Amino acid sequence: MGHKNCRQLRVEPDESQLKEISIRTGLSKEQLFLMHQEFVKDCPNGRLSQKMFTKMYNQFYTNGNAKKFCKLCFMAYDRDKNGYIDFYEYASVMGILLNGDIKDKLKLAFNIYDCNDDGHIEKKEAEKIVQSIFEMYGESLPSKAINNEALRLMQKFDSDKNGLITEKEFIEGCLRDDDLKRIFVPLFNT
Ligand SMILES: [Ca+2]
Ligand SMILES: [Ca+2]
Ligand SMILES: [Ca+2]
Repeated sequence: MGHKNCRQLRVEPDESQLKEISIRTGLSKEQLFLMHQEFVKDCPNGRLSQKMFTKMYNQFYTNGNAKKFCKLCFMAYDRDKNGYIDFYEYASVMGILLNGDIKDKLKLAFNIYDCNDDGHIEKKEAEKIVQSIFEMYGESLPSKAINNEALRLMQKFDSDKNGLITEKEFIEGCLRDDDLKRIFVPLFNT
């Protein structure tokens, strides 16, 4: 793998930064310290690239291909859109996965699926989601089936029938339908 910018530089967490991250994520400083050690083991320069992220994630989905799904996650986790996940961005996600309630997790899922960050999921995004999730589980669907599945999901979530799923509709849809929750929250099998 070409670690272009990977200098062997151990970025130690700054004490005040740790404190701030701890407050924002609900993770203890001890947890964060250990997490940071793991993080710099994989990313000595403190930056997690999309390639590395995909590699780490793919190992859980040996029967499928999580590449597309990882791309969606990566885009959402890289909050400042600089092309890397830094430790702060990483810890923010881990805080939600470890300490967040179901609504926090669904909000995170919504952020992942709202690819263009405009506050709603439209049909095209629903198709992307369906395709990436099926691929992750090792099934490839013909585009017509993807289309139908996306349409079905849109109908299930879109309470006011305006063709767009808002965060509120997404969360309410997942909470009232266990099947949806299972499909849409493959990240958080808790
Ligand atoms: Ca970033
Ligand atoms: Ca959108
Ligand atoms: Ca709607």
